[in-house]
Amino acid sequence: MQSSLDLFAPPTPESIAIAPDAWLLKGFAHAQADDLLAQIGQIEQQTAFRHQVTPGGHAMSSAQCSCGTYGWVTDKRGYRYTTEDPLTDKPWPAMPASFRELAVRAAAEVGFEGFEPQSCLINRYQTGAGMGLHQDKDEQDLGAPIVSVTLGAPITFLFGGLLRTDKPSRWLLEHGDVVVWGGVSRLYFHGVAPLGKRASHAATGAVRYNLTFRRVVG
Ligand code: MD3
Ligand code: FE
Repeated sequence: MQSSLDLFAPPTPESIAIAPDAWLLKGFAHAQADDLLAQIGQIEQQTAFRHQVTPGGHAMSSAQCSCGTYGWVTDKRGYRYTTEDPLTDKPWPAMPASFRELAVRAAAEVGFEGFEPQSCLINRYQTGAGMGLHQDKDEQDLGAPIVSVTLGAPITFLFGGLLRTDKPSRWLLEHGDVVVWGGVSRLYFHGVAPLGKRASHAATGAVRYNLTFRRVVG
């Protein structure tokens, strides 16, 4: 029997609409967070976090690596997806089943049944690292949603609109939070404010990881 007095009932995930076709699933990955962090540790042994350089010649402040069939790469030649890690010249580490299953479940929770991620970009933010407003449009399949998972220290996510000049709304993303973007908001400008000096979490210290699951080709 389910009632508000059932102390053993799992918490109902709260789904907050943050824009057209964009949902914040508060704490959706909380129960799996330790497993996800352990998997990041395994992935790190097969590749390395690196500060990639934009075509404009600036090193990104977040450190990145990928797992899955495709990984996101930037260098002086531009932004693109590759099947090999340019640091190792080997395929990117496989996407752990627990990563894929979480992304599939989160997408289905808000109506994107059958989402099959091909890439997981892992961003690691340390104190002061952020990401300026940008659009994600290096994927061929813009019909598929993007699923993002926050682990560790909290950060302020900035969510604008279709124009760079649209004033962004601000959302606090905390350990275990999942966001799904599809449809209209898939091409919205977005970014994250620099990780605050006091931002930390027991599981990671002053570090925030973000997993971004994407479908790259149709
Ligand atoms: C909203 N990462 O890797 S969450 C990125 O927190 C990126 O690491 C941020 O923006 C982070 O490109 C933001 C993920 C996210 C990814 C794609 C989106 C949010 C999005 C595409 C459209 C709208
Ligand atoms: Fe992005």
